[in-house]
Amino acid sequence: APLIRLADYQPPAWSVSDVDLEFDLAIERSEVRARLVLQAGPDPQAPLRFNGEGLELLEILLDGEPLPAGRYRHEHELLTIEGVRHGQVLETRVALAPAANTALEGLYLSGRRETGFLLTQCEAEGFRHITFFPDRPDVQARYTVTLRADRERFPVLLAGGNPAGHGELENGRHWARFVDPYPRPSYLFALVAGRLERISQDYRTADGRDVALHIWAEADVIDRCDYAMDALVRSMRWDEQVYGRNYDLDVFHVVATHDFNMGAMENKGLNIFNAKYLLADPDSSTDEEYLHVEAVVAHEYFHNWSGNRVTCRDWFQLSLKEGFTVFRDQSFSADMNSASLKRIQDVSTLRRAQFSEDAGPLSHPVRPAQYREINNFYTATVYEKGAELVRMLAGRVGPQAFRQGTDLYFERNDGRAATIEDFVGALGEASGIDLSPYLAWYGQAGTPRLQARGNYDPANGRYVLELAQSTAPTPDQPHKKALPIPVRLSLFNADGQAQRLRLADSEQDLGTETVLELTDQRQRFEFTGLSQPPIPSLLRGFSAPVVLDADYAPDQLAILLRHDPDGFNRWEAGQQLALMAYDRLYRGEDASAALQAWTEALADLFAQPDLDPGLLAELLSPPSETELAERQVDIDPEHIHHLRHQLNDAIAARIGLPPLLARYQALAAASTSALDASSQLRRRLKQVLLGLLSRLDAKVAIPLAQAQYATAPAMTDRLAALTVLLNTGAAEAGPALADYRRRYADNALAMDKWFAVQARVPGAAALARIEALAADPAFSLKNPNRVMSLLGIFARANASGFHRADGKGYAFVSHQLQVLDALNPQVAARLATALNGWRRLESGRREAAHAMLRELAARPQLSRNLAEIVNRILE
Ligand code: BAL
Ligand code: ZN
Repeated sequence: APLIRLADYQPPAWSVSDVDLEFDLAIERSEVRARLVLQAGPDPQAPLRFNGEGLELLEILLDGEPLPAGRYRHEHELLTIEGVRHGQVLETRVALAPAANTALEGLYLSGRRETGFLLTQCEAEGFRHITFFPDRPDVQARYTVTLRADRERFPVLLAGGNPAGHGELENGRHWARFVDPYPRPSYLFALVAGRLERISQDYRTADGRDVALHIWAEADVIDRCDYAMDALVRSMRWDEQVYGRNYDLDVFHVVATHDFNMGAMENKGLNIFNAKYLLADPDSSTDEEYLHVEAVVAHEYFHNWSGNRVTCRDWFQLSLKEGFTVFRDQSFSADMNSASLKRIQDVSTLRRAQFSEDAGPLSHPVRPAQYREINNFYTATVYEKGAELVRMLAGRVGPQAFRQGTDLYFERNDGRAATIEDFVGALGEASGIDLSPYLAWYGQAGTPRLQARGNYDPANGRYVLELAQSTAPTPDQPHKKALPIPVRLSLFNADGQAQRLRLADSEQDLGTETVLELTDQRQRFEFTGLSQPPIPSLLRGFSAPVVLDADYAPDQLAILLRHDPDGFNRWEAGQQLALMAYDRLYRGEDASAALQAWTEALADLFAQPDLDPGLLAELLSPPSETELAERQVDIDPEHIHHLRHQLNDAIAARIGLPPLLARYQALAAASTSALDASSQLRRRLKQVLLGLLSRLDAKVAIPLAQAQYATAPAMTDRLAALTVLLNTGAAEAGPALADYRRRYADNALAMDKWFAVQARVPGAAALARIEALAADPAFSLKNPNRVMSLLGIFARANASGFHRADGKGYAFVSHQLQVLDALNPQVAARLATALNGWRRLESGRREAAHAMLRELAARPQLSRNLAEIVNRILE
């Protein structure tokens, strides 16, 4: 596949102003008639070249006249016509085979032939699988869509836009029409047709529009959509209040499907969701899943402005809509729940998914410079790091100017396909601050390291903080520039009190917190008027997506862990202590100073009855294995797994069995299925305590877990208990798994968790279990959720199981990848990213992984998606 470069961007040679689509829908074979009003680009002599993949061309006409065979070419996934003129109407009729479409891109079938429904997925380049079109986001057109189908088989017909009529046809067929008044790119096209139920709610926007909200799902799950509706209404209100954005059509449809490559899709007026992020009920969903539903419903809704009304000029700008929209959904969730817990969770995700992505051969900038397959760039870097960049910009200009800036951005770019420069420029203009140095963050891959060294002079009460930055080379970028890094900080004294800040060259009292901006490779900042040596609390709230290297002593971090009022930095101090201990353990050195400072502080915090249970649960959780694995090269994942256990063991031992047990029992006695925030946080703490108890004394923990499984009022408790039974190797795990399976056999999302909880069980014995599960009749490579629950969890979240010393984990996944790739290239490519870190493995595993990758790369039939990932990983 050719390399597509940002530097080669050209506006479209031929574009389309109006699209009229007619669908005759059926499961096996559907037909699509498209009438496109052509618009000339800069050169009206240029040939027209429209995309089209897997289309059976039945008819082609220009201005109503059939085109003779010599006037057009249909080859290499392109339709080429010479000599067309501005304003002419190109008409094509094509046939599609939805039931045979296992790639889940374009028009496809969800569920079984007899009972399932038809739907589409077009982002990024699915529309070319539906009709011939200039399938790129800078072609924005007005859509009229007519659907026709058998009424009995397809009682519900939906497309994006406002309804514009419906009626009966002969032979039991019916039709429905939709018109979207807003010009939009092809990737936002969607239709849904089949047997679906709905829940509905009326909504009036702040600017007075009455909107009918409908959530659609198959009959067996429609009673699990209420929480999504609640989240939708809250999202709509929030976007009105916080960003001044109102919804702009008369109807808003949301549809759930079990067969979906992504999390969800923001199609204009017709969002389509992976059921995993839409359905929720206490019996089968965990608290975490409720939070995901809330966040993803908000995310897709927010796209209506950040993505749909203002879209991207090209796919290199993907983070323009995704980074900004993730930032928006993170802010929404922070407002709905605990802001500091949300920040802790988002930074954990960033470190686990994005820092690790950036540390391997798949590293790429938030705005990539090149790609072969755009579907491979829906990454943690574009999404999560992209959100961090928006957060830095928002912090730099302050809340008022940020709102003025986003207003300006939306107003100026409404109906346009914009670039990252348009976004940063609008914020800069509104704030009067030159933000152009921040553009370098979008083009430079890799995670900067921020080094901080402090020096206190008691003679004059001065404290000099030296900050320096460096970024290691990444593929295609051997030399890195200095980036602007905002460092939010406070200085504490030994009693844990924040000191008033004054910089040496200024008279200004900065209060107890300020932001330093590191713009050069190295800078020094001098604070005056400090009567004691300060302990710096750096990067508060995680003010920049960097790795901090500060020369703390363990007891300094312990003071921050005990006292920092910034919940995020308090947690961060604990994580830094854990990492300090881990590094020493890894090297076989004495780790007792760090372990003691850390666990003593945790034990004291544990004893504080008024500490937020959610924060306590996070404080008691050491960094993930993925984070730990990033700190060394030549790693043995099994060893890292054991070292992380040692960290947990140290916490458990220091707090001690009686207090852990007492706290657990108090929480267990008060268990309910209530969904309010405080009940959720207490459940989370209970789960962490059960885990610690299981490390301390399995004989005590197993009966507790068994009882918790048996009496669980909600899924969170049930799954946590099952996890402990499985991870302790308890004999009781088998009956519990069988019970769970009986109970949830008909609930696909609950069964996904049944696979996932087993796929997560660590150690060399994992592979045999995974192989047996892959042969289970309930497993299917055709369902992305099932694939990710079993193979995705195994390869991406069970390092000690997957990276077996004998390489058999790789051989197994390689085989699955090949079968999967023939069915669904997008999902295969995503699974293959699990090997991004292969070069950091110790030599035996590294060679086994290398051999597997080379063998895979040599396969002749690899999809463009999988080939790109494998080749980049090998580079
Ligand atoms: N646009 C693809 C799915 C999402 O990020 O909302
Ligand atoms: Zn998105």
